[in-house]
Amino acid sequence: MSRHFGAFQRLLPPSAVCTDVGRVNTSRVDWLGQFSSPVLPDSPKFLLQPSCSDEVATILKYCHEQRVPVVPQGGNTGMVGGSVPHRGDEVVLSLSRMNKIHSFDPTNAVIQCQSGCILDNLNEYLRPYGYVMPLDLGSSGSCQIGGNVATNAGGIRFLRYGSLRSNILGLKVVLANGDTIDLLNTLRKDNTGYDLKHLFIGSEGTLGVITDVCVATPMLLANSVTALLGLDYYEDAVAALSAARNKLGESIAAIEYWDSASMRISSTTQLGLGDCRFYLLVEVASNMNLESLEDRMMDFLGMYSKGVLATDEGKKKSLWKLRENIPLALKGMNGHTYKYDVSMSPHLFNQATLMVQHHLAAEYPHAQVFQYGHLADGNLHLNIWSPTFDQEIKNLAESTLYEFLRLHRGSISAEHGIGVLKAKHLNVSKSEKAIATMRNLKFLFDPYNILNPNKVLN
Ligand code: FAD
Ligand code: 2HG
Ligand code: ZN
Repeated sequence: MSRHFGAFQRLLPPSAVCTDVGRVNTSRVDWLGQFSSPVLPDSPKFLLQPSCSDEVATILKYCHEQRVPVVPQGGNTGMVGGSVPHRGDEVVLSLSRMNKIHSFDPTNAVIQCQSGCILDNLNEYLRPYGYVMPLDLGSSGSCQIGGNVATNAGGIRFLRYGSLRSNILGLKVVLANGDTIDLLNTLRKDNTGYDLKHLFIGSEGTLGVITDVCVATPMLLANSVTALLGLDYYEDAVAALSAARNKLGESIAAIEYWDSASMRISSTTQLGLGDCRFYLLVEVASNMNLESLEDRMMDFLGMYSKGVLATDEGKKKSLWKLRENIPLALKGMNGHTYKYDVSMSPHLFNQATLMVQHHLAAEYPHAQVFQYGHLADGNLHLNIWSPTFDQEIKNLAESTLYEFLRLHRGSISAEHGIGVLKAKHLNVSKSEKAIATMRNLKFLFDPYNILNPNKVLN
């Protein structure tokens, strides 16, 4: 046991200190299995699992005084290695027991809960009231709202409801020194000086531990229709974005895309679309009657020669599965996946992908490139797979893609965050002065660098 174990046992109720070997070990490896904690003589053989913000405050006060590094962990579904120890000596602070839903106010449509609530559970709770969470991700069965806020997660509802940031009304946060800032606000409008909550949204556990949240929730819509288009040219997918806006207007709920390589690993079912180079999934949702919504979608689909329409739940789900299965299928392939989550004009996705593919092809013929993502949000998920990890592939892919982003003023992280994976590349998307300001803020909030060290800023 590390030398701090006894102190945590003294300071916290027994249920807040977990020594279960299985849980401790899994808490120190990420979902992708690409980031894990080195095992050092003083690596903690326990994890902390407080049940309320007061216990989080007790933990951080002690850690601040004793300079104990801490990794806040939600559902551990993050894609950039931010949720697990990097150095080996960090204590994992799991929020998983902080899963109480405090209230839902239907007048204001605001849910208030602890940060460890799982996203799917919040949706289930809201359904009888006729509301939903403003975000949805493939990891919704495990990710927590606190982790979502800490990463400012995107996902498939971004197009309809905007960023999570724009839907967060209030937070409660424990700072590195154990002080609690209560910013739990359910007001829709509040212009009282600096809006501090925004500093913690997207801060990936480096500025404070989020313990409670207030989220504005949109209404659950009565009807939805999903369509899948098969396209032969990338340009057709981009052109379909404005066509969809013209034909489908405010009823658009999601627009996702993927290429034939992604389709091959994701699906074994025959869709009757034949072989296509690109696929576009379009969903509309509204309270208008189903027939009118279907007519609207048919009008849009009529512009294309290859398309399928789904109105019943089973078929809609099976179309969505084709998209949501891609990261899982990549994880299931024996080998290594290099993940890039970038932001740029949708016009450029294919050009960027072809460029990376071209650079890799000559020297690394076994490397496979996949493109998919949230097309209408300008968010490309470019994934490369190779039979084993190869640092040279990573270097070549990064230099090619990040130079392209620098040239086009794109972002190296559209929605997954920086974590450890991208910390050294932050300067591709942020100026020196911006990074220096971020460092100053980090020092102000966490002078001893105990909160998620080596993440975001290295
Ligand atoms: P974790 O992975 O546990 O942590 C993520 C980061 O937040 C870490 O830096 C951690 O230290 C910090 N953190 C966690 N909780 C707190 C807290 N309470 N206070 C302070 N810091 C905290 N992401 C998207 O944006 N869009 C997608 O469409 C998407 N799809 C995914 C699909 C799959 C199959 C998977 C596995 C992941 C996907 N993700 C996606 C990535 C991931 O699910 C999100 O980043 C999610 O928001 C992470 O939540 P989590 O609770 O798992 O956080
Ligand atoms: C998605 O949109 C997730 O499916 C995961 O953000 C992206 O696998 C990825 O790279
Ligand atoms: Zn995504």
